[in-house]
Amino acid sequence: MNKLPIFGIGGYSHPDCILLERFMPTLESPSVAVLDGSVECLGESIDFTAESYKDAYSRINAIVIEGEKEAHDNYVSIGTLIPDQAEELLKLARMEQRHMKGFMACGKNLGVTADMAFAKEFFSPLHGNFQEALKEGKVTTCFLIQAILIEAFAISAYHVYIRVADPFAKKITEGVVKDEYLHLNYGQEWLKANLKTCKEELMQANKENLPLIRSMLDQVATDASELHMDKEELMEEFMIAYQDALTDIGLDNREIARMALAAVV
Ligand code: PL3
Ligand code: FE2
Ligand code: FE2
Repeated sequence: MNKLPIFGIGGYSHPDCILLERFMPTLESPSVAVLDGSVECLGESIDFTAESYKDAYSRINAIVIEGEKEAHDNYVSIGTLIPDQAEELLKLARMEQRHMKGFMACGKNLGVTADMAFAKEFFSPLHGNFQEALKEGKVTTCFLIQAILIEAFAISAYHVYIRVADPFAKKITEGVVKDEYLHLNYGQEWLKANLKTCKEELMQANKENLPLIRSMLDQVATDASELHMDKEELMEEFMIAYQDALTDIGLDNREIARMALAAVV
């Protein structure tokens, strides 16, 4: 039997424990046994050493590493558009770099080589739109893409992943997801403060970029399910983070519904 190089035995939680876990992050999840590289929870067993698991992980892990790298670059880039915020944005960028290293360690811990070429391709449409907005000095569009859409995508994926991750990755991801809320919040605050002048651009940017997030979710669904991550759950989590952000920015229910519909039409 394979021995999994996992450090310690972390908690493992069933989806029913979501609320508890989200609001009481220090509470220990139900204890489980790690048996020869697999974790058992309420009758469901996950073998982190299975070739099929590692194959899917090579792409998902690469997506996350590339996403964190691009997030770093994007925050540095936004800083060039609003120099008075550059220092603060650099702090966010540094967090993203730490996230990237954390996820690289997760791959290494499982003995997986991340497929970075796949991940670059995966991000390229969104990356292209961000670069175009940056060139045109469109701060609102840059914030919508990075701080709202990408961060909400990351938050949803990390929440779902935490429930089914190996103990080592679970610990890392729990730390990361807390930072992602800070990033989402940062973007929210900027958009809220500038809502009067940025609403039209925000709506237009959403129309162009939310469908890309939807298609990224579709593309990752098969590999994610190999990691025991459910697509419906990912979509639900995304919608919660996305709608909460838009509410906080100051949009009303009708505007939010209109924006969310861009994902389905
Ligand atoms: C922003 O700080 C980071 C952006 C990262 C984007 C993440 C996309 C996630 C796709 C599905 C991955 C499941 C999580 C698994 C983690 C190894
Ligand atoms: Fe991050
Ligand atoms: Fe982030």
